[in-house]
Amino acid sequence: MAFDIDMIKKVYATMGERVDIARKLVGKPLTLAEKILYSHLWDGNPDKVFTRGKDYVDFAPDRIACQDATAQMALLQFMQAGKPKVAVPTTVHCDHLIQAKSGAAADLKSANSTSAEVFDFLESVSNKYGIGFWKPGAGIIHQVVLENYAFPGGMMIGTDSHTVNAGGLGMVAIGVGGADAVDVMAGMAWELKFPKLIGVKLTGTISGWTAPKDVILKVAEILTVKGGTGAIVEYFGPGAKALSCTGKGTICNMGAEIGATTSTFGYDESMERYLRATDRADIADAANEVKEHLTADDEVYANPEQYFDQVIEINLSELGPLLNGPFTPDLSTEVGTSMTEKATKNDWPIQVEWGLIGSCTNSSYEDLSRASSIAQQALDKGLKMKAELGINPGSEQVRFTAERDGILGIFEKLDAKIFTNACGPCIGQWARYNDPKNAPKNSIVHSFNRNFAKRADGNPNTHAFVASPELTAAIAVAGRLDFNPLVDTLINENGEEVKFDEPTGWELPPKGFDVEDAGFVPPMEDGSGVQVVVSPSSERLQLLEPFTPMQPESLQGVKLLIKAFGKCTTDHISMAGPWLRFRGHLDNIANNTLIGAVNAFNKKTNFVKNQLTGEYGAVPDTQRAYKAKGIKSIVVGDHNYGEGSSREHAAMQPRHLGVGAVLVKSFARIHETNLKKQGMLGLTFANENDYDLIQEDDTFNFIDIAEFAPDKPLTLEVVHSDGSKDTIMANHTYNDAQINWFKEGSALNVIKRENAQ
Ligand code: MIC
Ligand code: SF4
Repeated sequence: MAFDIDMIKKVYATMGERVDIARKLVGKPLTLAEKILYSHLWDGNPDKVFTRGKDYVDFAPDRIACQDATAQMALLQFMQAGKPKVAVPTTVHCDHLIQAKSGAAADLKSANSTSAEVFDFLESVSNKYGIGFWKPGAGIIHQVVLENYAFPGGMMIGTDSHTVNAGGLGMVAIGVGGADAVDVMAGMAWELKFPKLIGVKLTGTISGWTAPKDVILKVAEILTVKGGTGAIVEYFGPGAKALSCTGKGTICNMGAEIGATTSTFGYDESMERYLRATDRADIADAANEVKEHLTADDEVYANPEQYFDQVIEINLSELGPLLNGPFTPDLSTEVGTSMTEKATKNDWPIQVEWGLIGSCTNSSYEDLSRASSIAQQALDKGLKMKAELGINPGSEQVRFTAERDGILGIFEKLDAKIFTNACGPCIGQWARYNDPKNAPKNSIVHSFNRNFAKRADGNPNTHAFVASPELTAAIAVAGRLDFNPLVDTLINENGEEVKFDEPTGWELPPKGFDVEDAGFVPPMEDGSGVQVVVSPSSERLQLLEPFTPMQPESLQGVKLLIKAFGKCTTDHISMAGPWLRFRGHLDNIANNTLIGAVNAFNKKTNFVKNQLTGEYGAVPDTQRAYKAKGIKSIVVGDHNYGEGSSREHAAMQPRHLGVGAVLVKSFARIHETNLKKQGMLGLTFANENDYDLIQEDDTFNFIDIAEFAPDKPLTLEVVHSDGSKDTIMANHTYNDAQINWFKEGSALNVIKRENAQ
């Protein structure tokens, strides 16, 4: 149905030759990441060596996947490109716009009615342009991709940062903004800076309460949220081989949380088993024939220090279950007494109110089956749930099979809520409170990947901790954050002391996967007659107007809009949750621009000074006031600005509202590219301490913007309110083509012009 074996065979047919050429050029054995990158060059066979972390390279990805919240903007842009069909196999997945409230059946029905306009738009655009469409309820994009489209040695891009999940099946799969996807859909090359390479050697074996999730929670602790920036993480070693394919997916998935470009594992038997179980024996057979190219050369894993830019070793036999959080995914704590100490010291609520199992990170059959083994023990041992439990299966195939095998029934006996096969609480689509802003302080534990403030339920006082599904289940039963299932006992309903046995589960369903309606709608053979209608009065969809280029004159007298203090993720720049409904309407969603960012001068959110009136107000209102006067503005930020999601709204909204530049200490990769694509200036302080020079009333002059050129820092004159001036240097990473996007207003303007010629 879904995958294209001929396309995959074509990739494999040229892979050997390309890998051989690359190995000769590089002059040493190759990592898996290099093999995949060098065999997916836009120009075909490799003819030069690329410098990691420096050279921009044109690639030819095999596939594209988009989810409903980002696909709207991606497809609105693609519609402008003037192409009759997508040039590369593409799918759209409806998973973000479904709120978790009462349970799957009712919630899905309600989403289908509230978001009918958006789903219909996505389905008709898919039909018109030859895109495969996965209906609401079919599952979460990355689980559906792993089950249907991912293949060892392939390269894909997706308009979602967790596209990297497909590394679990040996791909180089990378999250991008919609404008990047539009390039590839339009038949053009996809550009990426050749990544650096981090090797993670896994020794020992995973057992007992330790899960694949703990591997990535540990890696996040070691590398922090920005440690993987610009790098591909390649996992290897005996411990890696012993992990299931979906477990590898979990590890790659959360590579997004360390900023990594992507993560991957070499092809092995776990992947072969998964391919066969998901009805793709022909891919497994084809992969077996080119096996040696689907993993690194032996010498690389024998002496990794010589081939990777950084090597980390983790002994899985010594790794115990971890809880990461709250508010950031890299803050690790071991279960038990360390948590008691930390929680007491930091005043984190010990009592846990919810355990949530699901999200693209941990919603496989294996995840549900291991968590259900804990739920079954709770029933057998007479334990009563102390917290509520919610489950979002990853796909309809997983849900159907788990229901057939009695897994969901076990959770239901504990009164767990089975939500739709969708993102749900992971992206704030959770009707937990009527008034989240004034909701009480509390702790929750989930098996998701992100735990930024307000992310799950909109409540700034919710302390969310990330854990494996089995630990999440155990903590939900115990109702305590510091519960250590390895040693702690619980008192059951008969007053007896009982203890959990280790979790058990099935890597793959013993009776095979099954599904009645997976939720896939193939595109029409010829969609040219399909009319895509966007009502001009719609509040959810709006056709795009091209951005006009910024003239050098407009970049003089630029006002400071906000100097953001501390963490400024894409959730701070363009909040999700209730705002997801406006993802297809640029002007409406622009009303959330930077409302979560903390103003460095008063430490408040959404409260900045309007330099024209001296009054304080909301960021979007202040910015609209500058726009009305034709004044450009600048956003200043700290490190890893734009961390998190791939949503290009975080770049398009400021652009739409008239922000000209973003000047920060450092950027997250996808966000930096998104700014460039939309014709904005994304700059970094040459001297980080200059961040401290920026005052609330500052005006900026981009003195040498007319000479904007690669590798040449820009000079900014900063005029303070007392008339004094500082001159600061701003670095950038624009190459010639990217400078052209800036000059023409956006990358899309360039595509349009080229197409019209
Ligand atoms: C997320 O996990 O933050 C999202 C929602 O999936 C985003 C995409 C989006 O903002 O729509 C992502 O990770 O890219
Ligand atoms: Fe959906 Fe959450 Fe995965 Fe993003 S991280 S794709 S919101 S499940």
